[in-house]
Formats: sequence, structure tokens, C-alpha cells
Amino acid sequence: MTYAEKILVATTVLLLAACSSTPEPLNMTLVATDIAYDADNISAAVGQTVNIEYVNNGALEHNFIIDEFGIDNLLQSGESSTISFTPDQAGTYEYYCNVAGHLEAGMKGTVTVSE
Ligand SMILES: [Cu+2]
Repeated sequence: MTYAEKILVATTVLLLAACSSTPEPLNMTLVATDIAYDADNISAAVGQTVNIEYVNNGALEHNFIIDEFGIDNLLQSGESSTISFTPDQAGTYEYYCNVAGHLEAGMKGTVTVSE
């Protein structure tokens, strides 16, 4: 193999690695209380799996909804569950609680997905 061929092979391998790499998963905890989430923004990248350990530390029931990803997760007081999704498009997506009055009280946030 000539030097030029070796460079070509090395470049091709690097390009393939760059194209096939997927971002590391984002693992986080989101805590609901009466009446708020403990984070109002989640930043992720296209193709990055987001794993949320969702915990309800409030006395009331609290939902976690993202319409675009089909997520609708109602927790009773003291419950927790794991929510996972992988955005495939950049954009901003609202999450919110739809228990009566909670969205109006500010129980919402934004998932910001970048390329
Ligand atoms: Cu709520």
C-alpha cells in the first residue's frame, strides 16, 4: 500500500466513525414538587437518548407530558418512573403538567434539541 493509499484508508475510517457515532445518552433526574419542576430546561442533541428519572416529591399528583414525543406520565405522590425518548429533529418542545391549574401555575419547561 502506498502512502497516499494509507492516508485515504485512514481518512475513510475517520469519516465513517464520525458519521456513525451517536451521542452519549443524557441521564438526568427531574423532581416534581407542589407546584413546580426542579428544571425548566433540558438540552439535548438530535439522536441523543434522554433518560429521565422522574420523581414526584410533592403531596399532589403531577404529570410529565411532551406531546411531540407521545409522553404522558402521571405520578402519584412519592412515585417515580423512568422516561426515555430520542429526539430525531432539532427544535424546542414544551413539557408540562396537565393536572388542573398546574400549567397555569408555571409547571412547565422546554426541551431544547440542537443538531
Ligand atoms: Cu403538577
